[in-house]
Amino acid sequence: MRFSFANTLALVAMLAMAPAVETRAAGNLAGQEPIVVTVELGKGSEHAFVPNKLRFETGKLYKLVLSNQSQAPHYFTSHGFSQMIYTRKVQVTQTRDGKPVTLAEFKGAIREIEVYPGHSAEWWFVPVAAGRVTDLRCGITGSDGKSHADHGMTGEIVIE
Ligand SMILES: [Cu+2]
Repeated sequence: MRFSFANTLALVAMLAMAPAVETRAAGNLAGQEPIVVTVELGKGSEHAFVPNKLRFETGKLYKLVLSNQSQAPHYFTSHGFSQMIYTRKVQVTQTRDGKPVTLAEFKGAIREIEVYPGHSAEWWFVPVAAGRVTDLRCGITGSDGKSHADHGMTGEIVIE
């Protein structure tokens, strides 16, 4: 689905006017059930995003799960991506007695998220502009003086 510029403006205006109290009105895009997309940060000892090509559509609510099962902390950083989305929240959950418990929710504009080994974070957002960015990277510098991005931890994000 490709949004016209006018539609995008209308969507941004609508999201900006959304009341602070969460509602579940029919037209509330941020109130939809999210489409879940998982990205692995690090693959074993390899510094990589898996997958490293992500595709989203404007006007849909996504829950991007950033899962780090590697031995090193990793960043998910893309300034371009952050400019094309409306962030509903970022949340951190933990499993207690077999049930997911939310530890914290962060609201407002988010540009990058660092996830520590063995943990994950969820970025809930609605894309509001179409485009392609190639600035997804992890900027952490290893003991060899090179960043994870230098080792290939980079990626591409397309919003249609
Ligand atoms: Cu990294």
